[in-house]
Amino acid sequence: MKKIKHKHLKINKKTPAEPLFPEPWRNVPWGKEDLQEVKKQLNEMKIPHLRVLVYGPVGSGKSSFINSVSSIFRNRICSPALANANNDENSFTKKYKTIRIQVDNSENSPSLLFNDIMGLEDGTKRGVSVEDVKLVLEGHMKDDYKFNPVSPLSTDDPHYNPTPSEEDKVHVLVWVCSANSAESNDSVAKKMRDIRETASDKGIPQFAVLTKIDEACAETEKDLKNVYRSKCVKEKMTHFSSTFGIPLNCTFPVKNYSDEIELENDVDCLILSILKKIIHFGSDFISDTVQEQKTE
Ligand SMILES: Nc1nc2c(ncn2[C@@H]2O[C@H](COP(=O)(O)OP(=O)(O)OP(=O)(O)O)[C@@H](O)[C@H]2O)c(=O)[nH]1
Ligand SMILES: [Mg+2]
Repeated sequence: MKKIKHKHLKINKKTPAEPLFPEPWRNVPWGKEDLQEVKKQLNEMKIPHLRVLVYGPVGSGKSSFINSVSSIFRNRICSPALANANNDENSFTKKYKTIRIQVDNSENSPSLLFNDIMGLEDGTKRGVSVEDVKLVLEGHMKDDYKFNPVSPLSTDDPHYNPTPSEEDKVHVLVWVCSANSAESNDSVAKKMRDIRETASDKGIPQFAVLTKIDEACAETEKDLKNVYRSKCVKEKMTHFSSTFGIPLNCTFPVKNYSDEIELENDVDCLILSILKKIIHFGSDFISDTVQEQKTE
């Protein structure tokens, strides 16, 4: 009898990998009103202002992050830090600006101050210079200074503050990076590490905010509550954490307000969960600095 040779059919059994973990690996109190808690934290601070500097590559969402926080406090969409509508190669933010977010309308209300700066760019003499970011950290730059990538702020410039107070100095440094961008650029990462080193020497607490998670992950775009179940977002966070050296527990994913015209509870909750950490660490830093000055 003739043997029938069965052709071995190769069946592709590979099913698409499950994009979500069964359970979230970090808890976000969705639906819980955290704004009051954040306001309480700010009211308990030892100085009237907490100054937060956001820095990062061009177009990563720095101005949008500040606008998102501001919108949550004002309970309506607002954009005190102008964000870019296009995907430009060069930084849209050209001037140094402090955005004040007050806890309430009373005269002595404490406030969150966000410093918006030009983006970091690849190569020398492009984008904000490392020297300028260091001057901002130390409180030497005055509002409305127009960044010049070719030469940093000089001591004889009218925008140079020779005697910064404790409130002029930065209390928390936030690295803002897009989850949707191509591989991180070596020259930008080098500049970032240089700035980070100066901040670390001063003991300034540091965070990383990973923006545009809606663009980077379809499951998160569908439902923001999937953010800590998304394998893709976790992979990106782990990658960014190891590339830039900011621990995973100080790395937070966000979706900024970009094309929305109304506030959304999930967007608020995610941003507030980060803000609580920023204020916690910032307040600790301020208390420690006040303590050190007392013992000096
Ligand atoms: N979908 C989405 N878009 C975002 C998000 N964050 C920012 N964007 C958009 O990204 C673009 C750049 O945002 P900006 O806030 O201007 O970025 P930037 O870092 O301040 O940019 P430069 O000032 O040019 O360095 C804008 O069109 C924003 O609407 C986000 O989380 N999701
Ligand atoms: Mg900007």
